[in-house]
Amino acid sequence: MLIGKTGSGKSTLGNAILGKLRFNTEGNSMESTTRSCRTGSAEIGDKTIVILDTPGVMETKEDEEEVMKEVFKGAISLKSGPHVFLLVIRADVKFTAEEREAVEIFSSVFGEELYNYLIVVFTHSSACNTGIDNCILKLPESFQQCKEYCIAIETGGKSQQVKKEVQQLLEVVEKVVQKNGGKCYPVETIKEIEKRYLTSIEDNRGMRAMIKELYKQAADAMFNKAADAAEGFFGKVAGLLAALKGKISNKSGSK
Ligand SMILES: Nc1nc2c(ncn2[C@@H]2O[C@H](COP(=O)(O)OP(=O)(O)OP(=O)(O)O)[C@@H](O)[C@H]2O)c(=O)[nH]1
Ligand SMILES: [Mg+2]
Repeated sequence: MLIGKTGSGKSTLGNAILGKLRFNTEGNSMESTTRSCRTGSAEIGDKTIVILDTPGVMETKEDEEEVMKEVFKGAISLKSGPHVFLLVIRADVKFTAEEREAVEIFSSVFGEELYNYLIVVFTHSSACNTGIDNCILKLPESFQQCKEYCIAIETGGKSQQVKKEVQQLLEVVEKVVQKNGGKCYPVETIKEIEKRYLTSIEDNRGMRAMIKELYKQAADAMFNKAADAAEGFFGKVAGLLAALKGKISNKSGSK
């Protein structure tokens, strides 16, 4: 199962693994991003490899919620859950707070159990001038426990090289599958996580609405206070002006 930030190269990697153009990518489709989950499969050696491509995490909270709902839907559609999560990260861009947030979404949602099934794939490796070890060091600390299961790949390279790198990736996949005794990340756990996530979205929506209402009430109160103060101020000014006018007319009357 491919996960990661939008534009990180998930669909391209999926195609490279399957050895065919199964998933739309920024390069081969009018649509620049994957919006819904899609599976593709291929016979590789003596195994059937099934890939689940998912939409990428984006910048806004609303987008993130939609993406995560789709990710759960896709993961649950896999009969017994995914054997591995391939977390796709660009090796050639600076690991900013935004990149960090995009990977931490998955650890916060799928919990500690995720690390047992996690492989980190750094794409665009030929354009990375700092080296893969440095990329690994930039990952949040909790991800360091998967450092033996990190791999770099350049899908834009010569086809022989891409094949070789895909083979290396499949060896890492095999290692993780062996480590877990062939067990998948349980689909039942994903269903529970989805339920909790949907409840938390509702709670957050309620909270956001409450905060909005509080802001509105505070702004109204401030406005009313300012209006009262202005009224008092202008009332005083009007009183002074009237008194002044009275004095002036008295003076001119007494002349
Ligand atoms: N040179 C190079 N280009 C890559 C590599 N991986 C992906 N790309 C390019 O990066 C762009 C985005 O790749 P996609 O596979 O569509 O990215 P994605 O993660 O599926 O994006 P979303 O569907 O939006 O989540 C495409 O133009 C790919 O050709 C890589 O390893 N090297
Ligand atoms: Mg995609």
